[in-house]
Amino acid sequence: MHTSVEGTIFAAFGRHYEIVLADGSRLSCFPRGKRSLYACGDRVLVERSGADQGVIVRLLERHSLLFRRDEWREKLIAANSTQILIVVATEPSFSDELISRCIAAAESQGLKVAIVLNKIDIETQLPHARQLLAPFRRLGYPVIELSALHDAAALKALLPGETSVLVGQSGMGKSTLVNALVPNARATTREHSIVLDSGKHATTHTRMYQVDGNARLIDSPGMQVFGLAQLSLGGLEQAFVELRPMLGRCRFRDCRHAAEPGCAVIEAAGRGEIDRRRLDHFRALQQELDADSRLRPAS
Ligand SMILES: Nc1nc2c(ncn2[C@@H]2O[C@H](COP(=O)(O)OP(=O)(O)OP(=O)(O)O)[C@@H](O)[C@H]2O)c(=O)[nH]1
Ligand SMILES: [Mg+2]
Ligand SMILES: [Zn+2]
Repeated sequence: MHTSVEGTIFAAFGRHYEIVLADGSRLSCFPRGKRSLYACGDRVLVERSGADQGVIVRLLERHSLLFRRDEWREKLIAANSTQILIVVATEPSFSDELISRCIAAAESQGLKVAIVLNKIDIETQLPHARQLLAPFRRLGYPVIELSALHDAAALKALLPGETSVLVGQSGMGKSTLVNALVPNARATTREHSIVLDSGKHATTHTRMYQVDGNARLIDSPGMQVFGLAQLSLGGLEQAFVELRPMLGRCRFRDCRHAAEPGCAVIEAAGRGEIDRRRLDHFRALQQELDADSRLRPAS
């Protein structure tokens, strides 16, 4: 009879995981069984199968799970994180809709949200980036401006006591931020020609770093898409914080806030209380969920 010990997943490579035990030892582990259901940050029970190898036998309690899902597949990003740090940059250009999607995923899991605007040393693009971020700032999401290559200190105040997961498009500087905040992290960054590397992600797997005694930072591979097929339509409404006060106030109980008379959301948008782009993001997601539910067999 093998004895199992508790461990934490510090890196996830598809079906292979790096796990740190309470005594600090690192094990290379595979899950028992075929499906790999684990994410970086998960706490698991492990059976040692060699000096530095083990088998994951069971998942322990999971407090949050950040993941994306579309009609074909699901991608786990991080488990047990408490905060999402959405990293964008002055250059290359970023999608504000992707930010709304990351926020919706985070809100649905009860995570804190902050946006990091990186590369403020590239000043020509700064006004445009700030303009795209203004609606999020108005909603109360903190926007931290910095240059990871020069000074990342502005982010330090947000880290203590949190397990923060860095997400965003490729090339925004997530791994550069990790290297600035974690001594000896040596995370791979894209330092070479953008032409040579176009389409490639510098980071290929998710990894967690211990920052100080009570802060952890998770670096994840860049993403272009963020499906939220896991949300119900009601869950989606809740994930857009500015819609919450209006919910239940529309004339029709099943109002979709599209063109219905007496819609509290449309009226608020008309008064300028809801940002147009955020409403566009909401509607794009709503249509995606509609399409998904038509594809899924009725349950
Ligand atoms: N000018 C400038 N360049 C930066 C800054 N931070 C990062 N970069 C550069 O941006 C490029 C991409 O940085 P990465 O840290 O690899 O980006 P990433 O978000 O981790 O990318 P993926 O791993 O592909 O998702 C690198 O060439 C960095 O040197 C900054 O503050 N200013
Ligand atoms: Mg990276
Ligand atoms: Zn409505």
